[in-house]
Amino acid sequence: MNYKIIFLLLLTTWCRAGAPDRDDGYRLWLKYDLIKDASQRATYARSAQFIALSGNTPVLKTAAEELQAGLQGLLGKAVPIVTSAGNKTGGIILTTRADLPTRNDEGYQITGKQNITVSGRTDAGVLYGAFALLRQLQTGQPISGLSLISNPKIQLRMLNHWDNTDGSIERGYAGSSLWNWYELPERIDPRYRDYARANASIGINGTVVNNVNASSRFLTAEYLEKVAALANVFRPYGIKIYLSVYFPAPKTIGGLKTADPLDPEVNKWWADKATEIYKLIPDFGGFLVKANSEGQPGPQDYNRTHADGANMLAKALAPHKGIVIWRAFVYKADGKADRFKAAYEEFQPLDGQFDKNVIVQVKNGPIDFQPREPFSPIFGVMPKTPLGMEFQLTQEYLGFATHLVYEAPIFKECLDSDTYVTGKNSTVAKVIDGSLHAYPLTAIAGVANTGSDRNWTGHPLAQANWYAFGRLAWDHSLSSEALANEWVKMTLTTEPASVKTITDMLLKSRDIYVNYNTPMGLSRPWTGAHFAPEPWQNRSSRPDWTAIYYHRADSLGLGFDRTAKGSNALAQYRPEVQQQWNNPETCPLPYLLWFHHVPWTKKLSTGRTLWDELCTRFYTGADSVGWLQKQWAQVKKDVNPETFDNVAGRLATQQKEAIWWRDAWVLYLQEFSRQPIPAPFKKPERSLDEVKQLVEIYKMR
Ligand code: GCV
Repeated sequence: MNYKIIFLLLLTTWCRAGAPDRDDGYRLWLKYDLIKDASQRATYARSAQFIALSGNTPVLKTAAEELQAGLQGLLGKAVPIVTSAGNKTGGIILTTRADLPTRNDEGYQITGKQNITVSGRTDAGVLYGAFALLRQLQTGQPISGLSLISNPKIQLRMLNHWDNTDGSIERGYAGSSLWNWYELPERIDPRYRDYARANASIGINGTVVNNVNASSRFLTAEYLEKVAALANVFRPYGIKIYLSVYFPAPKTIGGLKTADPLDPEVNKWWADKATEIYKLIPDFGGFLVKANSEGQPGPQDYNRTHADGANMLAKALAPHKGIVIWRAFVYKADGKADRFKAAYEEFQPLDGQFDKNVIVQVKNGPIDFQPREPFSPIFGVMPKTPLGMEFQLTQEYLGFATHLVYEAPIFKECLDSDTYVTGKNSTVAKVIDGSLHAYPLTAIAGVANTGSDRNWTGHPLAQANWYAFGRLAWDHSLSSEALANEWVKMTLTTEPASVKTITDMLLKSRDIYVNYNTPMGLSRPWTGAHFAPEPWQNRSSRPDWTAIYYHRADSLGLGFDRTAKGSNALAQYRPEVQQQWNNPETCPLPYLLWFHHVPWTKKLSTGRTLWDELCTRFYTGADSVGWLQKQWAQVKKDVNPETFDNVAGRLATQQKEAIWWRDAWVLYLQEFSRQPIPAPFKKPERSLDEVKQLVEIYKMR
């Protein structure tokens, strides 16, 4: 071999040793790669010489095995599981203790002296503690001398999958469904277990496996067996399974003539169905229901109320300790009404009428998962009904899987909003965690962004949204920044400069997106793909499925007047909240067009007119995607090549599409404003007709 070849071989080996490992993103934040710093490894290893586990229940075994696998990877050495620590020190003891000073059953305590003790009142508490301990190592924190207690603030922390029997996912952008219904119950895809591991590691304890636009097929004996097989995989990870149900199932699969919730035969059908389910799945969680919403049937078809429908199902589940999660996402096809007000109008009068095992699940905003929405007014007006939160992780309105949008700031913005329901500091978070109204049940759900893509979420950085949701569901006081930082370290790199750069990208990404997509309180829940810009769309089967219904652009100005002069939706909020938003002079700019129809030439607090401010935001938003690209280029050396290229490609697409969004809005709105594009911004290179053509071509895909 000549010297040149030997040199090249050496160089390749050296480069590979220094470069991050190849990684396809499958391992999520549970990578457990060897900690690079040998002395750090040795310090950890001294406190992790064995894992002592006295119990033998499935969840405890999971805790020990997860800890063992994690330590093996991080420390590069086998850590034995023993049944008792005896006199030994330097190990980790996993134990349940009924008298633990945690606030609730799923909380954990980690203390460290000669041994590190991870304890919970229940097995699940120990499992969450084991993952928390691993997180300490993954993020470079100390593990000895620890003294920490952590409790979930919300009881039911769930994912909602909008997955169908044919493997498709409504609003899913990461491949097809994770659940192979045709293969179940016989074949158990190993991925089901990895799904459960990921969820348990962030504290998620429930999952609804099928779409809220539900098929009655899920309640047939054939499908219940499949669902039971999934439940068996999830159980050792402390995760309960729930089903979305089709309200008229007693008719469609039960052979009854009605689905009237007050009909005794219908009641019996559901009670029998519940018994059948619990025989197969003894720890079944309950039902999620979308009724009288977007064409889905419900109790109102029989002149009954949402409470009648929910309570009927609640009675069927109560003997088995199951719960009903009834969605408040409702609005009628009334062009004259304001969709913003619909859920409040239907649900507020029912406060206090729901059975004890019912939770009403409310989307964070009054419309539909828009890039920026004010909090739903319902959170401030139903003290006698447990209200659960519904966030969306899948990026229906957030650029699917090609745009980078870190969602923790969206979640936090809503959770930290003050409803003033019992005076100042009555945040949405305190409503849903039950601390304000002593709700007996508390819940939070995220519409999942997972799919069959190898990296689970399509966009590699969208994993951060799943992660942050779970962690916030556990503790809503955590900051977006802390969670981003944690996720980056566990998933992408621990190199400080790159951690900082990526964290910064994540934190700014939502505002960048809002700027080029829907600045200052514009919204765009019109019908169709929910992706292509189409502010001109004015025809649809219902008026509230057009674009013009929402932005209300005309020759005078832009925005939806929701003050007393307009739809008066603001009246649904407490006076203190109304005060913040009622006056266009003082309404914060991010919410301005949600509540006001503002003249094009109106001077805003920024010193610019509405038109100039809009243009500034559209243009700087689109330009900022270039900034994201530059930031990403800087972390190349510290991120594995596959993930790096994947994100770089998506950012390039995002850049192209951001300009597309900017051009569509600016050119369309200019027809009303009749104002020039302000300097230093340049007129779009294409015409409005050309953008419209582009959108038509997109829609043909
Ligand atoms: C599951 C929006 C989405 C629908 C979704 C609905 C809902 O309208 O576009 O796909 O249906 O919300 O949350 O029920």
